[in-house]
Amino acid sequence: MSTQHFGAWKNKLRSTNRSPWPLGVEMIVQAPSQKLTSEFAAELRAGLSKNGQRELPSKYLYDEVGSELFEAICLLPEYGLTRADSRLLQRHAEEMMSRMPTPTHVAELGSGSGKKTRMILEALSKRQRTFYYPIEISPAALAACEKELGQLDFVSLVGYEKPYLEGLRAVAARREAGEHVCVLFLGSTIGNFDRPAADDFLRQVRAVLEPGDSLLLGADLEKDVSLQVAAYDDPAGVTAAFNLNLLGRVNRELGGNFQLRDFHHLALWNEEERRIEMHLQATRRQHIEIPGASFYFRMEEGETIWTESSHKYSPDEPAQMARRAGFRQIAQWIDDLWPFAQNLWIVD
Ligand code: AVI
Repeated sequence: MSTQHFGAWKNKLRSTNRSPWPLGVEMIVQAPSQKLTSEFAAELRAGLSKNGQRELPSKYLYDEVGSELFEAICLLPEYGLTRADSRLLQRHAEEMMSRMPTPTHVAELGSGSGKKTRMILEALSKRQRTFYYPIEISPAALAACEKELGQLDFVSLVGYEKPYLEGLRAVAARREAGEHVCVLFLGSTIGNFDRPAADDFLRQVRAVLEPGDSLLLGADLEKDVSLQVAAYDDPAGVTAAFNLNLLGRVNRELGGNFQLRDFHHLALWNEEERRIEMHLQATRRQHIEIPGASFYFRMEEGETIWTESSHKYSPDEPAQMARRAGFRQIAQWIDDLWPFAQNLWIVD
């Protein structure tokens, strides 16, 4: 896959640099490619033609519109998760980073806008020059992150517009002897993986790391079911818009004819799997045509497309996940207002 380096941005920022260190902002981005569209088409065909429950992969929720809607979700009173995540970082970033060897650089999986990461980078950069590598498939989110964090003193930002593991391998490949990496996986994005897939993913992250490296994992904890459902079905309809935008994206990028008004957002608690599931439910029988994916099908009234799962954890689950993936959990912080845990894992 081709990449482009934006040296011009770097030079522009250098000329306004106020720190004694050479400041750098560098973005390694995917050239817009036919390949991404055909991957979307192939995954859409596979998911929508499944027998039984139709599905669309949740990663496609985050186009430019979806990323903005997600930022709005994070501000909703019903969605306490992001505020809990931030509160814990605000209170404990210094302590978390004091446990890292020097020098430690930071790679973040799914940086989003980068707001929460500021606290980690400020704590680390008090004692060392820090490289920060946000890894994101959404170019819009990566640009927002660069805007938020690209000018921090003592921090050089190198963004990777790549899938998580691909980006992390690229970061590992540029490390020098004696340098350590702290991987941030915040916001309970791990919850968007099924439990076996989460274990598998964390093992793959571990495989890229070396002794002395670490992983800070945010995990949303189980709480009262009504609170959990309200967090994914807010009365202002922002989460509904986020979910429906996925069909809008299919229309925009693959020429689909989904009528968004004929779908209804659902957020359901699955007790057995301990997860919230988001679905889009057809409110009438309809014929769907998606020429860009060469895919045509009929949906019955009441039928749903499953678009996302958000798994919730018991407080002692993260330590068990750490062991299964080849890490050791050395600390956990739980928010006192919204049950959510930051879990610090190291590689021995
Ligand atoms: C990104 N992820 C952790 C969010 C979550 O809570 O599962 C995505 C989200 N979906 C609906 N609301 C928020």
